[in-house]
Amino acid sequence: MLPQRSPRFVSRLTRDTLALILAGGRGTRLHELTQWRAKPAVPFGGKFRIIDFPLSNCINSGVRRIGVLTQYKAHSLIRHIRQGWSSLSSDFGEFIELLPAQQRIADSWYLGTADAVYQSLDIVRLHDPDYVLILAGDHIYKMDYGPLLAYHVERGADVTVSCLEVAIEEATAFGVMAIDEENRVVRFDEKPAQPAPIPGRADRALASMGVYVFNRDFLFRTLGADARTSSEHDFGKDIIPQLIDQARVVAYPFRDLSTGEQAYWRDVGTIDAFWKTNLELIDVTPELNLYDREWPIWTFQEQLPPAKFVFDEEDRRGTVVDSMVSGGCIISGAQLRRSLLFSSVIVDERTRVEDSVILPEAHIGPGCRIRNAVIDKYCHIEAGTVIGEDPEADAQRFTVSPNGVVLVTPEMLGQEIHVV
Ligand code: ADQ
Ligand code: ADP
Repeated sequence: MLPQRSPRFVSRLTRDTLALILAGGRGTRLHELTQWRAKPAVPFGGKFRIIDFPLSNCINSGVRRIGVLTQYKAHSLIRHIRQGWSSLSSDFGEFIELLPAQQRIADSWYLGTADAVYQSLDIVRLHDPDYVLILAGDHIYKMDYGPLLAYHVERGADVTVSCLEVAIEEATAFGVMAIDEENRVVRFDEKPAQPAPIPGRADRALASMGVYVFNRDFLFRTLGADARTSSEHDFGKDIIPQLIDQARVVAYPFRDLSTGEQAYWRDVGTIDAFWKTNLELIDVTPELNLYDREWPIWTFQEQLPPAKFVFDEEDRRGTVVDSMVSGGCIISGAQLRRSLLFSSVIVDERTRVEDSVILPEAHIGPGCRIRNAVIDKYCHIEAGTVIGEDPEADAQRFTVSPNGVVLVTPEMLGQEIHVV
């Protein structure tokens, strides 16, 4: 008999779960934004880093045993987690553990997602959870993992893959699946050139979120030393497609629990998506509400003084509209429109910033005009600089995205700062 789905049942499941957050990917399509940091460490939303979203989802769901699997350029990620997330109390059986690539197998670091989990199997064995929740560390969403775990158990699954509907033209970037009437996965193609649509809906495909629940024993059987071969390293490319014929692989449709509609979920893997997803937060009623006390997004925040806005009496300048401005910023006689400023940004007099995302500690000098830009941490933009008006000129110094967003990093400005 299946256990009743009650809050108590769900809380037992979340307690019996170990989350492994895959945080090792580089995210090459973010270009220079991930030159010095892993994609999960990329700043987002004024105060946060991307990994704060899956981490907050774990905490808010009651999954409080968490391993973070790191690999590529993990320095700032590790520091952020130490500073912001180490208060989970091992006294109460809660923890967050950083699991760097361990080189347990001669000459190989983590090769892919399955290999990363494989190399952490002894940690799983040590903590002995009933379920292992494998999460990507690089998506922006709010998700209660409790109902996902309850569904996994109720359906008697070996593996559950969380999924959502995407536009067919975007589906080439995902694992695309087909399911039967009982939501069993019958086909799984990783990043197919010609994605198969959802039957009867030519413009939509069912995409994997890269979020998997495994029963512990099944995970050991799948990845354990005996099963391991050298050719397979990735959940999406190798493991899940192989498993669908051999095991009970079930799809969990990720929907908003109150409306039943498709839930908010964003992969900010490109400069365009990063820019747009950040600026959408400024909408009057954004799809992603960061002010929601029911599902807080936790992070590490430096102690900073309030944002300060100075009106230049002589110039009659100094207006900030439709923008979000974080602590420690000083906007002095400048105009800001539809822009998101991270902590400790300084914007000087007579400068105009529009439709831009400015990462922490950037300093924009006087008399600049900045549009459609992403300015990286620590950038110092000299007086009178114009960005976002002439794509050809911009392309000579900066990186310009397909949609015309200009990415500026300290290196491009000739400043030798390693951005973390
Ligand atoms: P991708 O996102 O392209 O597709 P991948 O690049 O493997 O897959 O990244 C998945 C996650 O694992 C990311 O959070 C990344 O940072 C991390 N990661 C990658 N290699 C790692 C390693 N060696 N060690 C630790 N962490 C690592 C996947 C699935 C698709 C699915 C999409 C959804 O393969 O099927 O549709 O996610 O975005
Ligand atoms: P093949 O016939 O290709 O050798 P097997 O069915 O014998 O495949 O074994 C493949 C299994 O090995 C996969 O299902 C997976 O469980 C495991 N595996 C392969 N590569 C890895 C890896 N890099 N990390 C973890 N597990 C792996």
